[in-house]
Amino acid sequence: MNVEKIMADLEAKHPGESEYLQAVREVLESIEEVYNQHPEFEKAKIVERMVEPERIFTFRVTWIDDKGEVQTNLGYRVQFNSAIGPYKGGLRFHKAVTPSMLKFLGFEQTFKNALTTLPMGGGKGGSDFDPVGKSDAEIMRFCQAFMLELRHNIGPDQDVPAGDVGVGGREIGYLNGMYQKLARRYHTGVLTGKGETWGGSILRPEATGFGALYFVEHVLRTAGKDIKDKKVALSGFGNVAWGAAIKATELGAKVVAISGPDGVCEIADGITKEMIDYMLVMRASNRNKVQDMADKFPKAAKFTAGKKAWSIPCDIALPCAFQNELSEDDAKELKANGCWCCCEVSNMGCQPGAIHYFQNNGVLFAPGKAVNAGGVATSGLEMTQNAAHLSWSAKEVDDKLHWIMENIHEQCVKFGTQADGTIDYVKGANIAGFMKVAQAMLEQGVI
Ligand code: 2IT
Repeated sequence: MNVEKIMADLEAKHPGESEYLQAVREVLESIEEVYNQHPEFEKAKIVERMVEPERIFTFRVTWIDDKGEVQTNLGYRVQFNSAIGPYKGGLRFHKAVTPSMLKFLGFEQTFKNALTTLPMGGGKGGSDFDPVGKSDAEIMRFCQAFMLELRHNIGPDQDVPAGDVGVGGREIGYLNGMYQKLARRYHTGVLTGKGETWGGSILRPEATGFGALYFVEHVLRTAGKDIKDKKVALSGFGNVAWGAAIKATELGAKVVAISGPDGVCEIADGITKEMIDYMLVMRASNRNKVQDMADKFPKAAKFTAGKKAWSIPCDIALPCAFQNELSEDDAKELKANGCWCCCEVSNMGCQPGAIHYFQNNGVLFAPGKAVNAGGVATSGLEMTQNAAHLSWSAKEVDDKLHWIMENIHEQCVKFGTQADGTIDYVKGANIAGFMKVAQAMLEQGVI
């Protein structure tokens, strides 16, 4: 494999799609050495096929806002790779959504899903619809209009969407309601992240954050460290940051920062249960302002406008918001302030320069596709429960999530252990995910 040649060809076909090209380059650079030991992959042109989505749908979504004005957005579903199972992955509603963003997310999802040990292919979708400032009724009308189109291309054995940035339990509810009304028969497993009374799995809302902290525990344990009493800085205050804040606190760490597009809240004594509960209120308000936390808890939280979570001294940094949210300069600031571990909980949360800086300066680093895989893994467990028409207890789901995160960590150790005994989690996760998908593609012929 010639990485530069593949990248040049891909760029010619997808000019300017920076996030997509960034995600592909990271994987190709990690797998190059292993790939070249497998002439059968080269012969079947596995990489050339794997970097292209199998299919992309683009559709118009027209809806009426509260003023009675007609609004038009773009909707997408990228069905990236189905070698190991039906397409599976979230929907992102955010004003910056583009085909490039969804292709990067679908590509990452393919490897992440392979790591979970469950039979799920990779997909991603969403819209440039901006939920900020929208009323509940507007969110509902948009979700219904979105599903009017999307329903043609999804199904329990075909493609199973879930939430992502801007899509949580409320949106999945409206999407599922419309789907079932149109289908005229109940397909329980067509979306995941459902409510507990209509087919949702217990712990799915918490699973991304919980799984991430289970993974962090393994990373620390392997390095001879412990999470107790450590200071954790989180970015964002959405679903992922919420689950991470609960579990980090439960494990004895102190969450000293959360952030938003408007700035950062420093919480010197550590986040409390009341504050964690208030994160849900902030998310539901669609205001997208972390300052609301400091307004509500002025003694405990100090808001600084325009600053990121990475400006707050911490031991462990957990990006939980958006791709490329942590730059090389942020990485340097974190390290200078004493940070010694960064695990991505958002997808591709760190810029390449930040990852290289961490890796070259003794900061433990693990990538999103391993760290945050507990979310989609629990979606897979929800699909299993739906297919079997039953629901498991919180303990059953949590035990399985623990096992899955441990297994992902073991795969990273197996494929990422370096000559000096340290673990390159980026390499480990990419090679482990790639080998599984590549093998599945090889065995199923040229299609
Ligand atoms: O990035 C992700 O893994 C998700 N947004 C969750 C996808 C899912 O299908 O649960």
